[in-house]
Order: sequence, then structure tokens, then C-alpha cells
Amino acid sequence: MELSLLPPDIQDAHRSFPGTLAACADLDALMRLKGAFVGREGSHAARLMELLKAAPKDQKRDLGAAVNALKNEWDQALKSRQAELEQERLRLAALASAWDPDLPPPLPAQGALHPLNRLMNRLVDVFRPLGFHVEEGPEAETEAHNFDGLNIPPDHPARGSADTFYFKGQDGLLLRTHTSPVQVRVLLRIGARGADGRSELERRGGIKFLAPGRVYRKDEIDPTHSPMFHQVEGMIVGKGIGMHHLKGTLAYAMKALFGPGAEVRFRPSYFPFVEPGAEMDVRCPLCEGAGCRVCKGSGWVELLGAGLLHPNILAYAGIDPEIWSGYAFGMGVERTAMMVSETPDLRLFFENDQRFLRTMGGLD
Ligand code: FA5
Repeated sequence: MELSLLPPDIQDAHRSFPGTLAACADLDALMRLKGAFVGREGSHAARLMELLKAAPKDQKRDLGAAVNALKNEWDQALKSRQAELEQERLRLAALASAWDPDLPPPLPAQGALHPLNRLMNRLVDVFRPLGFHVEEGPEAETEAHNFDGLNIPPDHPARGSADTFYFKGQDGLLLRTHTSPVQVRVLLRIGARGADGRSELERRGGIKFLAPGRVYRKDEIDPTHSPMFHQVEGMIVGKGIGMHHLKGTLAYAMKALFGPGAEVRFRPSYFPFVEPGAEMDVRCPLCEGAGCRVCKGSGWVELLGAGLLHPNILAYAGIDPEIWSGYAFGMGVERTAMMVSETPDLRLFFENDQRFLRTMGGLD
């Protein structure tokens, strides 16, 4: 082909055409190149057609042949590169969705126990070898079990509707404010005498149980309070039970839960259903006792209330306090979970953010 008949810039473009074409990495780039060479307007081919029209008659034949040959060459090369790039695009799409038979199959997402349930199960596992079994009671409770049977007087502030959720129009029915009414239910059951005149307590010679469950209070939500939370009640009835049994058992349980370095302390406290009453704190694992937001700067966090059974609650269930004695404790599960997993805000346990739930390895 007679290139010298063509304008110099088109000659240059033609010389570099094979390289430019090969450099087109995708169909978009190819379409731009196609427009520049053979497009309807402003392309090299369009300019050549104008030149041909304007050429003197005697040159038209040679020039026409050169222009046609050039256009054909460009068209052919563009077409074959387009076919290549289309192939490549199909190949990449196939790769992206490729199924690799060597890979293990994707597992279906599996449900798992909530961290609070895992902790309650773990507490049950800690106490079971000591002879504790699990008892249950209803969340919709009677005033008699939630308060009266626990020696809580009628004018006690906790009984007010400012602290307790009562069911409208259902006299004396409420959402239990603690798991202690399970004590009353169990005491009434084991204190009741059968046809043979003997009670379950007498037949068994004593009882030890845990009662995990949900409780409700009109408390404001903050990093350590929620209006619905969980407690684990623990109780022993036997003969000659004293504070040393209570303290020894709880110190053992806390070491099983937090590790052998766990430090606990008991402070005197008041609950109408125990005498003497105490509260147990653990050394704050979040700040290791230095003082932080969770322990409110004190270095200790209150986990539970406890004490020796008040004679009145044994007597309420027909159990002779001269013969029988015992202890009870009520542990806050969220507070304990915060300490075990070093979580600074109890609300995280209720938000059910999968990212949080998956990191709760500390509660396994
Ligand atoms: C009681 O509920 C007593 N029934 C405990 C008890 C049982 C005492 C047996 C004696 C014998 P208290 O109101 O302190 O006690 O609650 C016990 C624990 O529940 C607290 O130590 C705390 O860990 C937790 N707790 C209390 N209120 C909340 C709340 N709003 N949110 C989360 N945890 C709470």
C-alpha cells in the first residue's frame, strides 16, 4: 500500500496502530480506538474519505485503493481484537463464579447459646459437683412468693409500683423482682408433710439447689443496670449451716469462675429474708482494682446478696428453725458476665450484635 500518499499524522497513527491495539486491555478502550480510526465522524477513515473526494481525478484511483486497503486492515484488526477481548471477559466471569471441588462446602450459619445462658450453664456446672440441682419458678409471680414469704413487710419500698412491675387488673400478680421467690416455692414444697407425716426435707435430710432465671425491676438503664436482668439463686437447707459454709462455697465458686487468683470480700448488708445478711464483691477484673467506670472507682464490684436463712422464712413454710438452718445467695448474672468477659457495659448483652456475641469466648 502506498502510504506516502496519505497525510503524515495518519501515516504515524497507522504505524503505531498495531501497538495501540494490543495495548487495549478491555472492550471500552477498544471502542475508543475504533471510534478514532473508523468512526463515522472525525476519525482517520472519515478524513481519508474527505481527502479522496477532494483529490484530483487522476489521483483518485491510487488514493482510493490505498484508503480502502487501510480501512479494511483497520476493520479486520479491530474485529479480531474485539473477539479476543470478549473471550477474555467470558473467561474472567467464569473464573469469578468458579466452583472449586477441593474447597470444603460453606457451612450453614449455626445458632448458638447466648453468652448469658452459657454463663448460667457454667454456674450450674460449677455448683453441680457440690450437690446442687436446678429448681425453677415462674416469672409472673405472686406477691406472696415474691415478698410475703420472704419476710418483706407490706410497707417495704421495693413493693411499691415505683420499683415493681404489677400486672394490671390481676390482684397480687407481678413480674418477679428477684429469683428469691423460688426459695419460698421450694421451702413450701419440702416443708409440706405427706400422708406419712414426713416432709420432703426430712426424707432428704437437706437440700441444695440453684435457680437461674429472669427478673424485672423498674430500674433506669445504665452500664450496670437493666430493667430485665438475670439472677442465679442458690440455697442450702440442712442442719448446723453457718456463715463459714456460705463464704467457703462462694469463694470456691468464684475461683472456679474467675481463676485461682480471684479475690472476693463480704460486707454486712440487710435483706429481710436473711440474718445476718451480706453482699459479696469481687476485685474488679477490668481495672484490677485500680478503679474504673464499672467499679465506680472503688476497685470492687458487687455481684450478689447473701446470708443465713431468716427463721421467719423457714417458719412460713412450716419448717422448724430450731432444727433446720441454711443459707441463700442471689447473684446478678449480667454483672458476673461483665466481670468474666471484661465487658464494660451490660447493655451489650441485650443488643445482640453478632460481632459482640461472636467475641464472647471468655464465657465458654
Ligand atoms: C437481691 O435481689 C436478693 N434477692 C439477693 C439475695 C438472695 C440476698 C438470697 C440474700 C439471700 P439485690 O437487689 O442486691 O439482691 O440484687 C442482687 C444482684 O443482682 C446484685 O448484686 C446485682 O449483681 C444484680 N442486680 C441488681 N439490680 C440489677 C439491675 N437493674 N441490672 C442488673 N443487675 C442487677
